[in-house]
Amino acid sequence: MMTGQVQSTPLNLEKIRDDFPVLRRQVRPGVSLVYLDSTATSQKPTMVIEAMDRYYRQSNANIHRGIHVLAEEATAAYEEAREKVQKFIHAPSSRQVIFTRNTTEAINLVAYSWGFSQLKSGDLILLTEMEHHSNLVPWYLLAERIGLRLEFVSVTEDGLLDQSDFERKLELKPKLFAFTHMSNVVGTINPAKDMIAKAHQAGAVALLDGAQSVPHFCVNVQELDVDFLAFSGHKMCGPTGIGVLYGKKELLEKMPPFLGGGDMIKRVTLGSFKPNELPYKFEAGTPAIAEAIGLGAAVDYLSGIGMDAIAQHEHVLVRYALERLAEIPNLRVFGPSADKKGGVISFVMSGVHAHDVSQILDQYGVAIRAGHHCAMPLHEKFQIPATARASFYLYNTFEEIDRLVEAIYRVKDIFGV
Ligand code: C6P
Repeated sequence: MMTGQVQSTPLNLEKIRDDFPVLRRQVRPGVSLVYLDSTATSQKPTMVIEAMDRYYRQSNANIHRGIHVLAEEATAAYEEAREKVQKFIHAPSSRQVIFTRNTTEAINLVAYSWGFSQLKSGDLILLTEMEHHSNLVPWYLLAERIGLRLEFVSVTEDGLLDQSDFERKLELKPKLFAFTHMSNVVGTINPAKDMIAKAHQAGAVALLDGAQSVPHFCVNVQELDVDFLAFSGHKMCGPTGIGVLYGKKELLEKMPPFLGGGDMIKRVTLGSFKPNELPYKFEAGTPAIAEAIGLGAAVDYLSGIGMDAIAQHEHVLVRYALERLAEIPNLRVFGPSADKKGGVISFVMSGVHAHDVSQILDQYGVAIRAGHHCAMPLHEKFQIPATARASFYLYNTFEEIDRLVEAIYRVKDIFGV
């Protein structure tokens, strides 16, 4: 097996790594950090940190309210961030880009607003066995309240959505099909365009959980013809506390507000109110202004590097990692082959709990996640309580994968497996 040094990537990794201050740190004396947990949250480049710092130092003010220089600068920067996101996902208008706290809140917004207003008792929602809890629980809550039926597209042994099961379940005429673009456990990239087209033919509205896709490859909402897309800033080099809901205009316009107060009103009288226009109708109260600006800077950063180059880099990394992990005896990797997945690898080592794997890897500076990764039904499907998960982003190197593999061998030595 070749080692990391001779692999090729379209990215200038030295330069990129220099942009992320945290990657220079040692986690304990003499042990440098190998950050393989970007699926949980990504690291932040200087450009993002500085954009937020600049805002607080120079322009901090509330938006859409004051008529003074700072308020105007803050409003302009916040709205500019919205336009950057619009271009990034190829949305027809920035009015269709709603800032939320994260993916979870964006999905809840659709469940409460669209779900409550458009669905009725007995209606069917189609989900999949691969979903993160954030794309399950909002629908369970809604189902309990208004008496909906739920069905789940099954996952095959190699971690793909079973397409014939999907087609069978579409015959049941669901009103909504909500599914993940890329699994946060097995890394599977689902054929979203084709599945959305089929959902539409069956009469369903399609919601895509883009928490793991938007940060890693180009997502074009018009090409996908998706009705709703949800994603988080913190997984795409941006800060925590800011996420996005994109929606088709005709759907968003029909939806009632989700939360009340602040920016979401046009006029209030004693006893009644008139909601604001899109996108403000869904942005109640003072929003996460610095965080939106940080997200705008993250979009600039990722666009400057190029989403296709990032995707290609992650693809070669994951292929290399899968080859290297396959060398290790008694290690089971979940999910499909490299050509069908993004940079996420979950595995179990026989005789060693995933938490022990993670704890020992941490001794060698290798940060991974262990557990059910907020996808308990998928772990139940695979009949395992927990997996160890290594995930990659634009700043990871082949040498770091070698460090992961070496550290896994140390785990084997310690446990004698
Ligand atoms: N997954 C992980 O370690 P929030 O927390 O709202 O930013 O994102 C929720 C979410 C929704 N969908 C998918 C596919 C996700 O991966 C996540 C977040 C992290 O896997 C944290 S649990």
